[in-house]
Amino acid sequence: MENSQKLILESQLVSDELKSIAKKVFNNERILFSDGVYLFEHANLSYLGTLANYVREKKNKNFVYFNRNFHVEPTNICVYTCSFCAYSRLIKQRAEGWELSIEQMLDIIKQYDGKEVTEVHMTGGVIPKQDLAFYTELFKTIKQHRPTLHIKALTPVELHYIFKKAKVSYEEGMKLMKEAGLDSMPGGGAEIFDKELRDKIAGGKCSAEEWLSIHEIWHNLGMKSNATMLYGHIETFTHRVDHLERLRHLQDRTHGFNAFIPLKFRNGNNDMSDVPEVSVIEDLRNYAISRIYLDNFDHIKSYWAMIGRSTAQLSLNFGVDDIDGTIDDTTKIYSMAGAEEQTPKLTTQQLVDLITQVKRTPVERDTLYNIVKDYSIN
Ligand code: V47
Ligand code: SF4
Repeated sequence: MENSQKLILESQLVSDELKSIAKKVFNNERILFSDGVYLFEHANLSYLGTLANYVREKKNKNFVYFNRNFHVEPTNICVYTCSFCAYSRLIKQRAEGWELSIEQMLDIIKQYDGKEVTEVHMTGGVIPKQDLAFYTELFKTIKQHRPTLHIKALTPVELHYIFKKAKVSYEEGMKLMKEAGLDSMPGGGAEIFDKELRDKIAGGKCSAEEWLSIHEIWHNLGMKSNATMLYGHIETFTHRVDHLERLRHLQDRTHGFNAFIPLKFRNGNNDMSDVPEVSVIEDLRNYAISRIYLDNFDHIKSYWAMIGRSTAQLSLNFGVDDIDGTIDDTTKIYSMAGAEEQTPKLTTQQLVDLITQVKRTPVERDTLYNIVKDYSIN
């Protein structure tokens, strides 16, 4: 047994309940729903760091993954009015927003010709005009131009709306997206699964069951996706564990999720600006408990553009093994909600430096976690 494990299991300052949860984790056993709530309510940061680090190093050794990516946000006009969203504009306010055509998006993609990016991340608002025909045409156009660029695009929020409007089933719709060139799905739109809370902060958009069902169908087509959780607003710890539990349950069935990405609620310029943001300590506790609870997820990602590079560095000792990518200042979702990173853009060298500063080993990956470059090998 490692010294850090002994310190927990033999300490007089650690309660029997926490010792019993720690034993499960060190014995590679799954923790229960009630254990998850207990950890949120009672565990301190150093205890959580030890457990989360144990799981993280067992799964990912000392590696920290990143990729070379950029975003394309097709529109910020949206039929929905999520109260945490600082980014969207209603159709009647379309003059304040943007709405890109296929040609305009191809022009953005062409700006990366000859550059070593591996992924385009595409997601945004929901509008009737950007429908099934629009997206299948868009994906085909991108693939014709650059077949090897991985398209990670559209969340169940957009897909549910698109398929309903086109009167196709989720199965038919997802097959059409796959045929058109969609490679994987990002984790957005999950927000918080509890119905009452979801109705309150993200009313009208796809339900938790619909979100999970679209991912399940996608996984059953042999495809991968990510999952997120919006935390640190009006939810309780039980709501967080409920969210994690539903993801863990689906992952048991499909093993289709690559990474889980906790998204900290930022309160700038939205209808929830009166809700205070949680502390960095709470961010780290949340990463750690996510790592411990989601024993069937390979990767936990902290999204540096949203929490800032210093917290992203800290998170690497609390269960996180991935910090997303170069981004190249191509997303506005977080800067508009008041995140520290107002022009999110890092070179691969800067990402490598952030990781080596905290004595971890940088690994450039592609979207599916194939290794592009392992920086421990010169
Ligand atoms: O679903 C919107 C969130 C998400 C706010 O899969 C906010 O690799 C906090 O899902 N405060 C979209 N969060 C972004 C997303 C994502 C990001 C990075 C990587 C991946 C991936 C996925 O952004 C939305 C919503 O939950 N969001 N507004 C806000 N004020
Ligand atoms: Fe629209 Fe997404 Fe913003 Fe909700 S979070 S208002 S669905 S863009």
